[in-house]
Formats: sequence, C-alpha cells, structure tokens
Amino acid sequence: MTTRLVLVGGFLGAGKTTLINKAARLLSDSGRSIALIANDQGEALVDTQFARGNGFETSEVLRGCFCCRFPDLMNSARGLVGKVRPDLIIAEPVGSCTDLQATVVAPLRSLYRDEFAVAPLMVLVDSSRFSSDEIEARSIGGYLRKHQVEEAEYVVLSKVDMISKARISELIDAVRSLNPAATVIPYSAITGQGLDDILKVMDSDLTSKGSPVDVDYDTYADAEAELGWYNGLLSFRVSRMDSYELASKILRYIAESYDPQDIAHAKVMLRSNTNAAKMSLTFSNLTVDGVRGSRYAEGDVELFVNGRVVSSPETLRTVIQQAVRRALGEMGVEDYEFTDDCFSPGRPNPTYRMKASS
Ligand SMILES: Nc1nc2c(ncn2[C@@H]2O[C@H](COP(=O)(O)OP(=O)(O)OP(=O)(O)O)[C@@H](O)[C@H]2O)c(=O)[nH]1
Ligand SMILES: [Mg+2]
Repeated sequence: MTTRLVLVGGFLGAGKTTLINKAARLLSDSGRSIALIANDQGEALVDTQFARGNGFETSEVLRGCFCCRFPDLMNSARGLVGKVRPDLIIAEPVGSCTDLQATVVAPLRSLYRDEFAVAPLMVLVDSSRFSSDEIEARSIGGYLRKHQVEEAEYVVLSKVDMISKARISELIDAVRSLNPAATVIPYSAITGQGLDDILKVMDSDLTSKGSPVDVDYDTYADAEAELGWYNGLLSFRVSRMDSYELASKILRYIAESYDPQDIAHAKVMLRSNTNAAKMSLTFSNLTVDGVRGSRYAEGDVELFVNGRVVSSPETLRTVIQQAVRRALGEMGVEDYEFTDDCFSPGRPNPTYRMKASS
C-alpha cells in the first residue's frame, strides 16, 4: 500500500506552516490520519514546536533541505508510516529551496513509487509581497521565487485578504504568464477563501505529473547565500510573564535593525508550563499565529527564535541576540540559558537530480 505524500513549498514566510496546520486540522476532523514533516537548514524549529503543539505527529529533516537530505526525508517518511500509518504525510520544504521537481518529486516517482504516491507540487506565493516588476525579476532572490512558481503544479496565491480583488486578478495573470500550466488558487488563512480547493487536491488521488524546470545552480546558490539564517533556543524560569509582550518586543527590536523587505521571516515560539504562543514578523507585519492556554507564561519557559533575513550571519546573530537580551531584561528576566546558531545556507548539493519523472 502506498502513502500519499504532499509537498507544500514556497518562499520563506509565504504561509506554508499556517496552511499545513489548518489543512491537517480539517482533514483530521474529517477522519483522515495526518502526519507532518518539517525541514530546515538548522535546528530548533519554531514550525516543529507549533505543529507538535497542535497535536500532529511531526518528524524533522534538519541541517539541509529535502533535496540535499533526501535519505533523511525517506527515513522520516518511513518512520511516520511505521509509527502512525498516516493516510497523508504533508511535508514543508525549506522556503529558500527550489528545483523540487528534479530533486524530490522525480526520485520519489521513479524510485519509491511502491511506497509513496506524490501529490502534485503545491507552491505558495505571498500575494502581499509578490512583485513581477523588473527589479524583482533581475534580483537573485527574485530568480529563486520565479523558479519556484515555474515548477509548481498548483500555485496557491496566499494572503489574498491583504490585497484588493483587482490586484488578485493581476497576480493570477502574472503567475499564469510565468507558468501557464499551473492551476492558481487564491487563498486566505484568515477568511478561508480557497481552502476547500486546496484540501480537495491534498486529499485526492491526483498525483504529480510535473516536470523539472531548468535552473542555474550558481544563481540559486547565490540567492540562498544572501540570507542569514538564525536559530536560537533559550530556557528560563518565570513566576508570571506576558508571552505576547516578550515575543512582540523581540520581533520589534529585530525589525528596527533592517529594511522591512529584507526580513523574509522572523518567528518566536514560547512554551511554558501553562501556555504556548507563536508570533511572526514578515516584512513589517507582526502577527500572533497561535496560542494555547493563557496569555501568561508560568514556570519553566522554552523560547525558540528563528530568523531568515537578507543579512550577513554575523550581523544577524548580533541583532537577534541583542533583541532577545534587551526584551528579556525589560521583562525582568536576567537568568537564562541561551544557545544559538547562525549561518548562510551553503550551495545546494542534491542527492538526486533527475531530468524527468517516469
Ligand atoms: N494575512 C494573512 N497572513 C497569513 C496568511 N497565511 C499566513 N499568514 C501569516 O504569515 C506569516 C508566515 O506564515 P507561516 O505559515 O509561518 O509561513 P511559512 O511559509 O511557513 O514560513 P517559513 O517556514 O519561514 O518559510 C505568519 O505571521 C502567518 O500568520 C494569510 O492567508 N493571510
Ligand atoms: Mg514554515
């Protein structure tokens, strides 16, 4: 028996984790068994903590994207099959990753077809940040985002609650001009628009028929190397502390140091004995993404901080460390353990790179 595997790609901050957790909740409520796979270049992931906090069996592929860690992806997927026998595994590749048709979908289709049925490749595009103008087209980050759209079989135009109807039509045309074969689904996690159409694709028998699209690995590597990648983990004790205030202070202080368009995504997840809270910063939008229990943290606290910013890793580390220390100081927390890691993603070196799927 094969297990259905759904890949939900798209650039950093486009809304992948939000969509995956929403879809997983709705599909679980309708009786499907769902497991998730998170992916990152580093460790200590906000997304994993968020998914596990929502009650989903979640495995991780760490220290590299699915394409470069393909054997780890297979181990994770097989581990989930052995453990919970899911009807569906939904996997979120790193947002700065592309060429998934050649490096993940094609190997799954040709080498693992007895175990996994791969859904059509779904790619999210943040409609509030999408730009089809020339500057974007010539920028190296724009090159990566364009390739993600070109290889998609379904383009989910996310966050359409933030733009006008006229702008939605313009963006559908812009996406179609990049990829005429893709189905475009305008979607909002806030209003629920498009969600039914997405669920129908995820939970169907449709399998990927996509083909790899040429990509220049030098430009792709340069685009990834533009980013500083920060993952930090803190632990401390409090008698009572406002989680939102701490998380929003940290994100606001990070925002003060960068041009909004350079902030691909910064996120904070806090977990204590009494609650859990997640907040995100994309561009200049600060949002509360989820909370369980009270607004106030009590007892032992774990704080995960992830930042993906156009920045040198050294500067990013200094900025985030200062933001965290300043925020904690202002909240009266002086005693904490702090471990972190900051780097620029290395050149992608995929396990497989197939020309076409069989
Ligand atoms: N307005 C609006 N905000 C959204 C929508 N979907 C997601 N967001 C917000 O966008 C931010 C990023 O969402 P995530 O789901 O974490 O994005 P992601 O693509 O998983 O990001 P990475 O894991 O960093 O690549 C969060 O603050 C979400 O609340 C949407 O449809 N509308
Ligand atoms: Mg995510």
